[in-house]
Amino acid sequence: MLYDKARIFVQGGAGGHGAMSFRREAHVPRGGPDGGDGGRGGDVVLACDDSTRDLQPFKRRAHFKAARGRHGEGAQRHGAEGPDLVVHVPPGTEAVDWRGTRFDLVVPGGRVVLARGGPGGRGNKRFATAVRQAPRFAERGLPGEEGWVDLRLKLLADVGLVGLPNAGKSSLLARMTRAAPKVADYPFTTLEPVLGTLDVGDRQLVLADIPGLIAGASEGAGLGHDFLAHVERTRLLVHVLDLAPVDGSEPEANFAVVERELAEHDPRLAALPRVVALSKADLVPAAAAQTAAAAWRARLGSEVAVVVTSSATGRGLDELAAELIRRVPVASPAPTAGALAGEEALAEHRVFRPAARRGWRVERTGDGAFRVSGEPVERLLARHDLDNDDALAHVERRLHRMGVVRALEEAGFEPGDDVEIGGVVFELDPG
Ligand SMILES: Nc1nc2c(ncn2[C@@H]2O[C@H](COP(=O)(O)OP(=O)(O)OP(=O)(O)O)[C@@H](O)[C@H]2O)c(=O)[nH]1
Ligand SMILES: [Mg+2]
Repeated sequence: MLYDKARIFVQGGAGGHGAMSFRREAHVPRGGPDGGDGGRGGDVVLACDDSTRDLQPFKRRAHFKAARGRHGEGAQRHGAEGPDLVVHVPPGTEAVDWRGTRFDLVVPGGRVVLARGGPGGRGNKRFATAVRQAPRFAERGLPGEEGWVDLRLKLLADVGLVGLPNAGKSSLLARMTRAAPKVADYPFTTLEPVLGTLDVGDRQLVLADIPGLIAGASEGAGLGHDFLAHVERTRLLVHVLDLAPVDGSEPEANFAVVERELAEHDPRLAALPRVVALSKADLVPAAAAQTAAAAWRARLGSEVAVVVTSSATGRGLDELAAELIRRVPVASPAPTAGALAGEEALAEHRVFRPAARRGWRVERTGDGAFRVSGEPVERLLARHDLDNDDALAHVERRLHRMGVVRALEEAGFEPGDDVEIGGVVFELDPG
């Protein structure tokens, strides 16, 4: 069973709190503030790792929380940062986070930060000024980012085998590689993609056999839809076409059905180079196979190689292998995605940083009641314990400096009115 989808919850570690502390020494009667800062919380990082095969591990574990930062301590000791939590995913994994940002992890070693840890709070030493030499408060650390992330594995193969059910795709894979896919004389034998490696001389190609496609596959009919994603990253498609369909259908019509589904799924699939394998040649007279091949070559033009194959006798398999080697450009296996995904392949270098959102707004919520919303003010409140008079005074000073108090007054605020910020209601004394 190939696990190609998973949903995980990630949470960056919370920042450690800043310390409130004063120097104490026998010969110094009144020491100054010496509370250290809290450490940053750890990030949750997604890492592209060659040694993982699919997304199965996430069936058992779906929650990933990075460690929090340590709290600051007295004597100016800063808390340690929380270590990052690294989540390993196989090459070919696509991640879409709760903000809709998409990351493509293709190259082993690539990393993206999914959830950043929260910043640590500053210790009271940082709040000492000439006029306030003994601040009796420190900042709290903030929580890390968190949310759900959808993971989707799109296999990294050089060549995709596509065709109607029963066309002989798995038989080809079994003959050409060491893979042992199930082969049987009924449609939809293959229920999930199977990879095999083709060795020719010193070159290797990874072939992906995907379940048969039928009309409507791109819309969800049959099994093909789910698995079409797995050929998105290939660089060449082998269209396996049965020369002698047992159901009496016409190869021309069958060919058109599969090509249409590929194009409907993604126009980029239609644009991939093709090799046509006219399969099961042993079931038709030799002359008929030659005639059919000539007709297909005339129809498809010189761009498309047409090879007559038989997995029963081995006919044409060397020729097919040679065509694949010839048509798939030599490159390290990883950049396969680049060919199709283009700029998306770069996405894994992108680290999402929420834009420093400025701005807040003031609204009147009732008689003598106001609400201030917006990231900077909410963060300010989250950082402080308003039961601490010094901290409250500090918050009020900051609100003054940010212009929030003036905006409140313009909205009709009077001393003693209630102000709600980030779910906390307090009596603001703008004094
Ligand atoms: N005589 C003959 N039979 C073949 C050949 N290739 C495949 N078959 C038979 O055709 C049937 C279907 O083959 P598969 O390889 O399972 O076909 P598939 O395209 O993988 O089918 P799905 O997985 O259902 O999409 C099986 O009974 C095979 O034994 C061939 O070259 N010659
Ligand atoms: Mg099959």
